[in-house]
Amino acid sequence: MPFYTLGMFPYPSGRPHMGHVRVYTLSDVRARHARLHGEDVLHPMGWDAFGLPAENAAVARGVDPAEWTAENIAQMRAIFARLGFSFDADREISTADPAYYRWTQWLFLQLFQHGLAYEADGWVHWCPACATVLADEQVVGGTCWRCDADVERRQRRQWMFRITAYAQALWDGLDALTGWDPRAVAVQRNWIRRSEGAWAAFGGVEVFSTRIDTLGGVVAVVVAPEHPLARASGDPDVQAYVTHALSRSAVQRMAERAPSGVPLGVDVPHPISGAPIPVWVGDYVIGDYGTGAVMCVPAHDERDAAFADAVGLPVGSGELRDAGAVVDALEARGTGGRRISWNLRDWSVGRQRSWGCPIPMVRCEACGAVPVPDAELPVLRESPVERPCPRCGGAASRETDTLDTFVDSSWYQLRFCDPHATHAPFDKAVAARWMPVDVYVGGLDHAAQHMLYTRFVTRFLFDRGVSPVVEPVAGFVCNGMVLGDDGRKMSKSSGNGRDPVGILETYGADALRLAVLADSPVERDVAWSDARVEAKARFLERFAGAVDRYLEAGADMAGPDAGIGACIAAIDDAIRTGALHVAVARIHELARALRPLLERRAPGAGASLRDALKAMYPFVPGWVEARWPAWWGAIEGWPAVVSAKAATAEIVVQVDGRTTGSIAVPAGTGRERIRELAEAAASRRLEGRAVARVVVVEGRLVNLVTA
Ligand code: ANZ
Ligand code: ZN
Repeated sequence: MPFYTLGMFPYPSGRPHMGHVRVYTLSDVRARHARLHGEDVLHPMGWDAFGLPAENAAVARGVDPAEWTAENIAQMRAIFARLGFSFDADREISTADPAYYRWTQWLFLQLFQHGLAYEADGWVHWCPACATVLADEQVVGGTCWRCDADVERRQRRQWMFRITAYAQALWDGLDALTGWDPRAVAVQRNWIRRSEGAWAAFGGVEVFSTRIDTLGGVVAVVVAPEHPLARASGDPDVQAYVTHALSRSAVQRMAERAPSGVPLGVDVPHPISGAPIPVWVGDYVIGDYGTGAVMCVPAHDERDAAFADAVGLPVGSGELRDAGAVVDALEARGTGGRRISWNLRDWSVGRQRSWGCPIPMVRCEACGAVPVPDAELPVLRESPVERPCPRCGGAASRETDTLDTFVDSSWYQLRFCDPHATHAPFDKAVAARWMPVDVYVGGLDHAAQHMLYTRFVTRFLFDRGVSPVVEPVAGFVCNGMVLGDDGRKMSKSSGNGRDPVGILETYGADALRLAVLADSPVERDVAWSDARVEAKARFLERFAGAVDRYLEAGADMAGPDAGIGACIAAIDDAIRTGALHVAVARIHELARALRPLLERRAPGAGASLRDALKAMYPFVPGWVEARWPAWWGAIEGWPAVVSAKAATAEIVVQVDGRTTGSIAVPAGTGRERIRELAEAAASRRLEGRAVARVVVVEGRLVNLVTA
């Protein structure tokens, strides 16, 4: 059965850090383990190669960003090889390669043709240090995700993707993501966030409220500083307030203890009673959420109460009315109705960067924004800015903004399935064989932006008949960070980093691989410790001595020992369920059990050793290869378990994400067999419907998704 395991591809900085080592060791163990089990494994590696560091290096040192990046890639590739990562070399991709970004441009044009890419004058987050627009998700606590500078609000024409058109679909799709780390699902839920409420029109000013039952207690309508009504006001006090509010960074605005505001000097009619309600501008109202305006109800809402208190508005009535009756009254008057609001905003994708994927549009004075014809892709980074308009042939210029690098990485999992396709981004049937990714490994910090964008793009491509799957990722493992010995995230700036290459040279790749997986579940943060890697190196060295001594004197290949079989079954189980720290502990147990057999030259010690080496192979491939005798042939096939009491696992069976029962299977049962058993167990619920996709969370759950 095909098995697709993937660590999120890195930005090619030139030197991997310990976090990379942990992520890719994890995916590599899964890949090698699945190969031993005879699965057909896809385990590719590529480079998220566009991005600011290359451009900065180009500016600072006058180097060509393409050359600089190519050198970094070569270095990282070599280090990854030394770490024993078994990537599919013939599938390597780079997002900065025109053969790849040609299809990123194609994706843009597809979105454009379907009304999902558009240009708008909008309020953007602007990082003054990076001199670029940032997406909402790239503003972390009011600062730039990349450089930590305070982010400002600016108005600017920009290219956007209408991800909000998929809000409901992305929301509903979360229920089926049973193979994801629940924390990542929660992050997505929080980011998309669906709010059921109502809109109400106070004259020309619309508000969104989740508490329309409080409509009787409105003392003011408060608009955000970004709101057109505030910006259009001729009142110098209002203008001064708006200018001041917008010049301050989001951090400063949020750090404000008491909310502030000024009256616009106009009244609007209450949507039901018609009574005059004053309009204010206040900076606690968010410009791009809901309608950018709120009804201020101090009697029921804390923020409104703080605002009213700060600016001297009355508390108002605390009387509540039935929400349904209020909505009916609003609908009858045409001044309001039910509405769903999403926290999700459209995705701003234009960046003022040269080291990025050019947006394939031409700006013509006569025709406006015109797409570059498909046949003329790729628009190379180096191509001249002046060029004829594809529509009228007149003088025009190409768009110089490039795409957010999150666009590059929004579809690369699909490309890995068919990386050399030239007639299409990938062949649908070929991709159908591998997708969705069975085990995707990456940090929780990517659970919002990258995972949301890739879900959106995959859904869009599915709707266009291009992608074979609706969701790109079936299993998402969120690995924790590697912390420095000071307990903080390892980083250059904290000076607490350990260079994997130095460790590799001192202790060897195998000890390093064991050390990054040991002692802590992969989902948790783990503190780096030199002592741990030292201990792993010592363990491997001592065990190697025992193994080598045994093999030098020949090997007794009678049946393997049952105790060894039990250890191997436990390792198998731990890998399948992703508990790799448990697997490492079992490897130590295995060595403890095996060493006396080797020393005694017990009957069958050779066969036990061969099985043990196979079980260790996913973790310490170099170490195993160094002692594996040629006469044993290739290192393949997971050992047939001879444990007396083979463990069984209880596996939940679902159809379309709904639990229908469970099956008990012996530990180590292959995915194909699990699927058969599950289909048999769920035959009644399936009612003859075909199973289009099977999601297996090993040792725990199987989800049969019908067409
Ligand atoms: C009146 C009210 C009374 C509200 C009450 C809440 C409690 P969600 O969707 O859950 O985040 N709101 C609406 N748009 C806003 C904006 N652009 N900036 C700041 N606040 C905004 O919450 C929706 C509620 O947040 C809305 O319901 C509105 O305040 C406020 F006792 O309306 B409510
Ligand atoms: Zn034209």
